[in-house]
Parts: sequence; structure tokens; C-alpha cells
Amino acid sequence: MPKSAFPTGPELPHSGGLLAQRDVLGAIWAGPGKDDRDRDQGSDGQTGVATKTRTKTKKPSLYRVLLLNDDYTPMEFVILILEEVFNKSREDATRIMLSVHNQGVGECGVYPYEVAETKVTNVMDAARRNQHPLQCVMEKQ
Ligand code: TYC
Repeated sequence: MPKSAFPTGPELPHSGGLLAQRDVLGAIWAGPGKDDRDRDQGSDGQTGVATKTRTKTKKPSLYRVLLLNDDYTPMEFVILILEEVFNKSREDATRIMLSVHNQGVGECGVYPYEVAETKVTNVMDAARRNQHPLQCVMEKQ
């Protein structure tokens, strides 16, 4: 609200505070307020109700994709999966593979639901085709 829009002064009795007082004075002296503006005449001279559309801005939920360790899947296969499916560099892929090998589980990336689901499916399909017991899961972040 611009500072000069409404006169300021001592509060009126029973005014409900300075804000309410300003609203009353504003309605008398400052022309239509924001609620009145909705029913103004447009350029066609007709009175109508302006509607506002709210842009949909819901963020998609994110899912963490995890690789699980096992004793049989070759390290090189896991590195290839991280490079091909998760677009990691060889250095990052090696680091993540070793982290899974040592910690039991490790994060490959965080994605919207359908992207995460596709990556899990691609990993599990590649593991099955190559007869490795590698497991890949997703969890809500
Ligand atoms: N532990 C496996 C090995 O010693 C390597 C491995 C790493 C397997 C990561 C799975 O997600 C995995 N060959």
C-alpha cells in the first residue's frame, strides 16, 4: 500500500485499530478498493466479473533411485549401468559402485516418479538379461 494513499492520525474510538480505520477512510476518499475493482466496467462499457486463473505450479514428487549390493554382480557391470542408465562419468560411476559395495546401498540419482521408474526397470531388465542378481529400487525422497 503506498504510504500517501490514506491519511494517518489518531485512532478513532471503536475503529478496530489503525488498519480498519484506514480501510474506512480509504473507501470514502481513495476510490474503489481491490474488491470493487472486479466489477468495474471494461472497455466495452459493460459491467462484468473479472475472473483470475491460477497457474498450476504443483511440483512433482521426487524419488531416489538406489542400487543394492550383492556378492555376485561384477563391479564392471555395475559401473556400466551407472554410466549408461544414470549418465555418470566413469569416475563418478566407480565411486558410486564402490560406495554401494562397501556400504550396502547407494544413491544413483533423484528423479520425478516416471523417470525413476523407467531407470529401475532398465537396470532390472539389464541385470536379468545378463543373469546378475543386481537389485535397484526407488524410494520417495
Ligand atoms: N559386491 C559386488 C562384487 O564384489 C559388486 C557390486 C557393487 C554389486 C555394487 C552390486 O550394486 C552393486 N562383485
